[in-house]
Amino acid sequence: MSARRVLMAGTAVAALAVAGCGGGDDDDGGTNTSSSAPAGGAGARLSLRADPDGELRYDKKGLEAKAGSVTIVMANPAPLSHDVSIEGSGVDKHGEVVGQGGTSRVSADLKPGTYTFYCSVPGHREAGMQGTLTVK
Ligand SMILES: [Cu+2]
Repeated sequence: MSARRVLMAGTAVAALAVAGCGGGDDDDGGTNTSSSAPAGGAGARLSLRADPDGELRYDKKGLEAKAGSVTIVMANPAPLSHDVSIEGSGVDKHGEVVGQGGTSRVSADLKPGTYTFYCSVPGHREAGMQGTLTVK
């Protein structure tokens, strides 16, 4: 029957395709996975911590980075929810709001200039939970 012949032909093609992929697939897979975390080593990674006693401030008032991909990683040991956001020169990026024990991250591609990092939880920035990010 012709239907069976088509089915068998299809199976053979599928088997070939799988065998053919095997060799080059590993490289592609690795590239795809790492592309979600931009440029291994090229981007700046700045660490920040929310005040552990629940004061509305970070442990730093200033951060500095080279131009390019910049990531701020904020640990939150406080019994309040916080995030870290970046604002300035047309950039407006928010990290995730996290509770006690969480980590908020925000990434942006930054040109040289002065930016503000702050907590976007209502009232926190106004209370002093912010600082200056200088990009050179
Ligand atoms: Cu906050």
